[in-house]
Amino acid sequence: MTVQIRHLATTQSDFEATFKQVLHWSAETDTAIEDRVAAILADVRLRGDEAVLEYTARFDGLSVPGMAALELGQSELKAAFDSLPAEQRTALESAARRVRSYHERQKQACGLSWAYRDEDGTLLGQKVTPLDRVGIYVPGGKAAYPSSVLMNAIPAHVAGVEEIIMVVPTPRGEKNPLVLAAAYVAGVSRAFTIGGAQAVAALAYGTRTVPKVDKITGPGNAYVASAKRRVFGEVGIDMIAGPSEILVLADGTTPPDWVAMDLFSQAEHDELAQSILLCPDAAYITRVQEAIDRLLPTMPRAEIIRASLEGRGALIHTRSMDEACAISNRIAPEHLEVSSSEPNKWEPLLKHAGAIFLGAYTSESLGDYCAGPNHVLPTSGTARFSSPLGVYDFQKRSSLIEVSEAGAQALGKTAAVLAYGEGLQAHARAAELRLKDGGQ
Ligand code: HSO
Ligand code: ZN
Repeated sequence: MTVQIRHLATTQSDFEATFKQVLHWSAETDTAIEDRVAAILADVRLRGDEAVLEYTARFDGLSVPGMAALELGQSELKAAFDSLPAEQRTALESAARRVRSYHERQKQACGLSWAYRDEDGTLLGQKVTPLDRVGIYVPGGKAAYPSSVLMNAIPAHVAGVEEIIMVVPTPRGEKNPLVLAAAYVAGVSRAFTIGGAQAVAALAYGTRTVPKVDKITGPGNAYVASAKRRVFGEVGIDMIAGPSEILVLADGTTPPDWVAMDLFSQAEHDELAQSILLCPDAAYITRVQEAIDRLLPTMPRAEIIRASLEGRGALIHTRSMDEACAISNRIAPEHLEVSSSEPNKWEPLLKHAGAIFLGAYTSESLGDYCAGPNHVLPTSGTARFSSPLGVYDFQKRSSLIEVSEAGAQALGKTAAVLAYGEGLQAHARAAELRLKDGGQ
């Protein structure tokens, strides 16, 4: 059975309208979910551990006498790692090593990053410090990804964050050994088997057992996304991630099976994931469609892939590679593969994408696991204005000002004039008291 993926051509008269429909994505908020999440947050804020225990029993079918039973000790994390087949241990460690070495290059040294003195000897500068404590949300069940543990915890660790608290729901107490092992490899400080809005609340407000964090990162379902949105301000958050996306820009030189499988790789995440091909070669598009039809029945997650491709996928015939690049910039995809024999010719034209994968050998899936860059990326067109999760998300800056006596004279007069203009007497007087003549 052929896969009914949408075919479009930029030359067709209704291209713009159809293209808009393909891209349309709204993270509509469900008011029933919103209300439930608001109630859970308020309850955890008020009753702390008690409330977390009750929700964990109710939603995860996991009843325990006290919070201590929901904490995973370091020895348990290590035991999970030790219990893995050697092949998985090596793979986790080698992925972690590469992710760490990539992120180390993003790190700004802590302390004074730069400073200069003006003509009066006043010192102006900027210093960098890590966040003290962060929380990492790791989804359980369907989307329990050990790779995401590495991608969230390693940049925090590299940034110099002292305490990394992981939460992961474990429905009926069934733990995922790979997730626990990844937490061990990534250097997570403490881990709790809690999830949902109640876990986000525990991290944001703190309970007797769960320490309050400064920022919460990591993906989650609609409840987790809503909870993160609501606690934002009280704590920092990374982003609210939408379904995965891949855009392949192909010049027709890559084996069609490779491209078909790359389109599948994001489609298999979720029925709502989006896979798009842009290509100026119509005959090649037909070969990719044939590859899709032939390969899909061999995939264990064929039904999810089919729903994703038929619901939100598209194979788009463009007039040229230049036009394909321009369309790609309008889409601003999470993942952008330049599947071309001359990727470096096109790369300078590409402005908006979470991550850019150059050349036929650079399968997006390598980036998901072990190439080195982060796999937490801006989705739904937000790559127009945001960046991959990185060390910079776990570091912050403070400005430094040290005004000299001479500097206080010039600055004092300017500040006082502006302060009087704003009607703020105390501001003006504070500046004037430091003038040689006291502002007289
Ligand atoms: N592609 C996902 C990350 C992931 N893939 C985890 C496999 N495991 C983020 O867009
Ligand atoms: Zn993926």
